[in-house]
Amino acid sequence: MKTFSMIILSVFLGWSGFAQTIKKETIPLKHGAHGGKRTDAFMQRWREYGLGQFIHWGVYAIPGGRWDGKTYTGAAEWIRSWSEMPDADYDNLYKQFNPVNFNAEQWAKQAKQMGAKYMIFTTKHHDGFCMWPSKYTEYTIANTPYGKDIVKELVDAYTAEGIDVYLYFSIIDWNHPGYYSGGNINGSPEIKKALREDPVNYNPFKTAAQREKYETFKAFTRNQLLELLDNYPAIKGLWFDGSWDAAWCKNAAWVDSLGVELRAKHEGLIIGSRFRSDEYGNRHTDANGILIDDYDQRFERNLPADMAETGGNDWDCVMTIPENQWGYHSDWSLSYVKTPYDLIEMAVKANSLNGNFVINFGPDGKGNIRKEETDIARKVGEWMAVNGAAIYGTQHSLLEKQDWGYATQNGDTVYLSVFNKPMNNLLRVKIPKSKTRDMVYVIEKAGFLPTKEPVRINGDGKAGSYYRDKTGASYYDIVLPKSIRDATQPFVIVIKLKEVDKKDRDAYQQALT
Ligand code: H79
Repeated sequence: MKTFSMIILSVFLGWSGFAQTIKKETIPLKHGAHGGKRTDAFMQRWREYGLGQFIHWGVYAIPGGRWDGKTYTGAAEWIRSWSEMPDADYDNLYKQFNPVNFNAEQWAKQAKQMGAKYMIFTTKHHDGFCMWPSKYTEYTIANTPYGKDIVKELVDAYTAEGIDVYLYFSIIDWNHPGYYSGGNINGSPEIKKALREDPVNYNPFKTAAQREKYETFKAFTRNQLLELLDNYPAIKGLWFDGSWDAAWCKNAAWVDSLGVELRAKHEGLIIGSRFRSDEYGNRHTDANGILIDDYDQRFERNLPADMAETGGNDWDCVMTIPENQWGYHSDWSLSYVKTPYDLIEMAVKANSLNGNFVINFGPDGKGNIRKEETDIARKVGEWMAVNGAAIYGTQHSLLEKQDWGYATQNGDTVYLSVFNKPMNNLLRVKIPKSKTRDMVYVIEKAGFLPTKEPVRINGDGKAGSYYRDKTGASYYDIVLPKSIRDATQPFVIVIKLKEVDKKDRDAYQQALT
């Protein structure tokens, strides 16, 4: 008979403070989440990054989404899976991989100028090609005309610029003879159900030989991960991908023990929720709804709408510049290409919801970062150089999302990042009621971030500029400074909040106006 322990969840409904108690069963798990939110300095540093860079680079950069005169409209790094491209052609591309223009220091400098605090690099994508000279396969950079260790060059160059490095590693490996796909657990309700109902007897393999060979793949994967940690001790974490396969999820116990081994080997190692599932095949969050590993990796090309959707967890969002191209694609006219301000808005939104935002780059087969990406990086960097305080080290603000943009917060300083400038140049800011009785928040100082020039708050100076609604929230109209009335790019107003006794509020407002 199954025994269930009970946990009590309190759900607060709305502003009234009315609490309802729900009883929820806790499912006993051996390989679910272990421990709560990390509080160590490594993870704290991760939380403060705000902005990162992803780089997808591998032999898929050579065809660049085109083969035999035809254009592949899917993601360029998936071209091997396209029926128009024979596997044998793809699997020989590495013999021509010679990125003579590759310059790791230049890439790192560009990332630094963009304002990236961390970088994620594809050591091995689904094709199985290794950008480092792995001793466990011949299919590596060592056997290309280029020959040098690209992972080492990048780890060294980025680390020298003060940018933390994370290694992307695909569990899917189309090159290893022991790799087996039991089907995508996300795309198949039948697999999900089978694994959930009988995880012990569920068998994703069709033959005993496949099952045996998968053991060689597991050993290979473990060896490669230990090798990466040995070779590149400066890295801060691993970014896994392609772990949605039934065969991998069926091995949840083994994957869990591998994670423990990796963490024991590398102090502070950060691993997201795409490494392993629980023993019932639940991914990202376990059967009890608790985040697996250090941060939620489910937000790919997609941002959570609000704090509720984040579940209060740490998370990152990795984003392509065109619609869905990670590796180099020679034709960017196939889809909408995001502007620097699209990306900046996403970055601010991500940070306002306690996430990190990561912009992807796909260098070409010669090692060039395309002009469009270089231009975008420069513009994002120019904005970050002036307004970065709204992103780095900030958190979800006590000010809710408002029509003009997003609020982020660092202590009592709130950054109002304005993406929709009001036509009347009055920025109406809603400040919630204090949770402490008889206390209210007032704006102690307000300024325009780039120049630090103070900005005025509209009002009659007597009652202050504020008015209150029935929730007790106050509204202030900030007069936008003349210098930004014609702004053609997003800007940041910074305010300092102070919690004061209700009866002192008018005095504060008078002092301000
Ligand atoms: O590395 C990037 C992608 O290649 C990888 N994750 C990011 C970080 C990724 N792998 N799979 N997916 C994303 C989702 C699967 C999409 C697919 Fe398709 C739909 C695979 C085949 C059909 C998109 C469209 C990719 C190829 C065609």
